[in-house]
Amino acid sequence: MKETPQQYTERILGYVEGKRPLVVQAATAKKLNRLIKGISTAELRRRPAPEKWSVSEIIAHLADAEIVGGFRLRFILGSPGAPIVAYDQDKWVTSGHYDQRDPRKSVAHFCVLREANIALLKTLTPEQWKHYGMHSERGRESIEHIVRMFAGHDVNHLQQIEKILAHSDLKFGCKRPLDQALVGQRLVKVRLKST
Ligand code: NI
Repeated sequence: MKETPQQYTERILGYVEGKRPLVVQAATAKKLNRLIKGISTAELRRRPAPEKWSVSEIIAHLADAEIVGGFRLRFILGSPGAPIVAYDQDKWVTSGHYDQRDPRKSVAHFCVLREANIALLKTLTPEQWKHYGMHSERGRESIEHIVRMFAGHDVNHLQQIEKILAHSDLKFGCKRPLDQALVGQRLVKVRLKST
């Protein structure tokens, strides 16, 4: 069952509870680069299931989401209280030809966009952090809230990428039995060492 916008917000915020969102955000590009290091573009473009995004598509989504987020921040700052329009992220995958994106270039694009957005955020006054827009599905969202949501969104997709890579490793049987007991980050590390 698909989660409601409220359930989604709760889950995403849960990933960054007690964390500083800008610190989380600043570390993401490096983590992406580390996760995909040594893995071929063809493998990164392989979908884990016909209806699931590939690692490359997830990274393209992160890069495009950073454009959306960057625009929203600027729009709210320029016109506090303005409407925030939702977009259909699945349609963007096909309309934006994510299957043809180069995953390493997508990380580079994400990195530059993220750097520009963080540089902007660092200049905001305390009052500007409280400015908000009206999201068409989720209602009132302040800059503070949006920045926290983006940090949680990063963690969500990093975990998704880790799972895909760990799973594809087991599926292709390239590992020694002992390694198969490992999960998550450690599994990915073992895998990277062996490639
Ligand atoms: Ni997403």
